[in-house]
Amino acid sequence: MEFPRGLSGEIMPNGKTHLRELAIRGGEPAFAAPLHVGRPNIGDRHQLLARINQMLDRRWLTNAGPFVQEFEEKICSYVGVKHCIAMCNATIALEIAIRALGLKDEVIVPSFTFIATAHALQWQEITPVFCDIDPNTHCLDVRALEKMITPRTSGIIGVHVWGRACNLDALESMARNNGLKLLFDAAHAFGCSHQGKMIGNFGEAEVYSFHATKFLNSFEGGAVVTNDDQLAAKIRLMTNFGFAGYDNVVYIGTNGKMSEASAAMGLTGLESIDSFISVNHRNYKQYAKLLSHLPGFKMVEYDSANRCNYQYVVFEVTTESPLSRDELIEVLRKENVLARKYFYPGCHRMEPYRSKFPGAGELLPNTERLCHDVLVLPTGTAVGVDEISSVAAIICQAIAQADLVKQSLGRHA
Ligand code: T4K
Repeated sequence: MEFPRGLSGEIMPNGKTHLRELAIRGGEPAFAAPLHVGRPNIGDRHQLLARINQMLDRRWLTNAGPFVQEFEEKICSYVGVKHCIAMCNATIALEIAIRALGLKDEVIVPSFTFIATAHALQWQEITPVFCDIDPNTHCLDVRALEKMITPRTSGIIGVHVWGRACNLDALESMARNNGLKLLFDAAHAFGCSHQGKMIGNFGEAEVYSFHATKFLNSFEGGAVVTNDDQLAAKIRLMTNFGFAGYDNVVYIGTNGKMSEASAAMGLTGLESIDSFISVNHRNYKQYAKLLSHLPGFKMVEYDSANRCNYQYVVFEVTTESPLSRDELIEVLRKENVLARKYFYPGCHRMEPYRSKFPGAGELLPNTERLCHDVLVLPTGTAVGVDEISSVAAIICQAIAQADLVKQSLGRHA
């Protein structure tokens, strides 16, 4: 079998390839330090430090300061959306958007998402009703969704998983026909588009995450974007305790404000966004070249007709693979490659939802399968081509030696 460049083996004098022993078989780990999924992209640090100095000089640290305002303006022009309200993280942004939209009783959401999507509802005593996903898009399955609408349903939260758009036309018409509010969790989808329109312009509002692990980060951060003037005004008030001016509170609100230091990081990252995307794309293509041929390795693809951030490198490891997703995760961990299994085990199998809806899994066959198949590999600007070659080589070698690997795993179990 052919091994990719950067294989952790060596060529012997007789011309044969001597394979390094996999760490699971007792060899040295391929990486001395952990290789993470989600190492932050850092833009021009001199620009960042200059901004931090400016912030300190003007002693304006938070409360809609000049960097936050500039960040919001730049997001609006990048996305082509009317309003951006920057916040301290996407979870609070979801909570505020949910409250501002008046969602109540039941809201339909995928279970195949980060737990924050469900918690943002439950935190406000709104029941997340978990809907299955389309196995091709990993986003809400609109046919399954239709059957879940009841008189108690007040809205839908779609999640653009991996930055790939939900079935937007179908969701928008379903929401309209049933009088439901439509909100999108676009935590993965900053910089992505759908049919020529940037994600951020759909539904009543959309929510981005700028957490450290997102390809554009503001340390911690998030934002609600919307084209609805009234909704934007309400969300802005709610983000700042409901204050409409000194000594004048007009709504129940919370503290969702983004700090100036976060906005400084976000602005600096925005200046490097094209290079972040091109590194992600390069990494994505390299993984595709080295691993897509493996049996049972189905790579999540991005439609080149759309703008994509290529933030996630995701494979579905199906039953045709000689090693399961979990076996590969174990092999990789032993090599210090901390691959992830987002969004295992699915929100419906985490508390409090597991206890509240013990039978939910029966209605979520695609979610259950994907939670067992999805393998997320390290990428981003902290991951170079040689590291990707080594990760791919480990996987190829493990697959080629699947029986031996299984034996070793049995011994470790
Ligand atoms: N909706 C969706 C669909 C989301 O995916 C998320 C967040 C949200 C809503 C909520 O957004 P925020 O409220 O967070 O803005 C991570 C992130 O913490 C989380 O933001 C993200 N989604 C989720 C998909 O992944 P964890 O618990 O899996 O990973 P974490 O934070 O431990 O970091 C992953 C790896 O990155 C670690 O192995 C170490 C590395 N890392 C992490 C940090 C923070 C670094 O190298 N440096 C760092 O500074 O959740």
